[in-house]
Amino acid sequence: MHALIVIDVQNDFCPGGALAVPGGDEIVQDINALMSEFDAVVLTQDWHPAGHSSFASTHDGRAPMDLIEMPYGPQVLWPDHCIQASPGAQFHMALEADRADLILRKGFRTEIDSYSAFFENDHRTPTGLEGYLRTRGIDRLTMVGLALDFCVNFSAVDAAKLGFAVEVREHLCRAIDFDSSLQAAKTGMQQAGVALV
Ligand code: VGL
Ligand code: ZN
Repeated sequence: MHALIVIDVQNDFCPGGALAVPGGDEIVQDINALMSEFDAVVLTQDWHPAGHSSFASTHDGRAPMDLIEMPYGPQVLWPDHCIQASPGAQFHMALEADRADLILRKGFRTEIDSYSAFFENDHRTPTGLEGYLRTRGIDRLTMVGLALDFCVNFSAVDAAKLGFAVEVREHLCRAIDFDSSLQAAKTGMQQAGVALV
């Protein structure tokens, strides 16, 4: 069984949003068109409480894109984004979200971020997605969405480590690409056995 995992296609990651990924809206129609080819469609939704620890505004004297040390390791600080129930946290309005079997929310704990759809940024706390996929008999994953160098990357690497066969459709992703994050992400995905197609 083969699932399509659509990562964080939300208003705040699209042009005009709080953490806009260049061209983030360009992939939406082609993602919709892909949905019917899969046994299951899962959407992820970045879903932060106000005052989340990944927001630069939460830390005195810090600016977006600063790197800080958290108890669970290094953390990039972001502009406030994807605040629970805000317009920016909603899916892009053209995304056919009603076709999802599951919507997996992540990043909802104040004290820890979650780039990956499988584990929070301590790389230990599960989101539950692995169990959902396995109990449905899903062993192959195709991933698309935003951002290629953060949430798609961490989700794909974790999935490959968990033993899923993982493919990332690069043309159906867009990247933030700061501080060579895109190149590092591609290398990391390839080393983990993710197929970049
Ligand atoms: C993401 C940064 C912060 C992503 C989410 O979806 O790639 N990036 N939160
Ligand atoms: Zn986030």
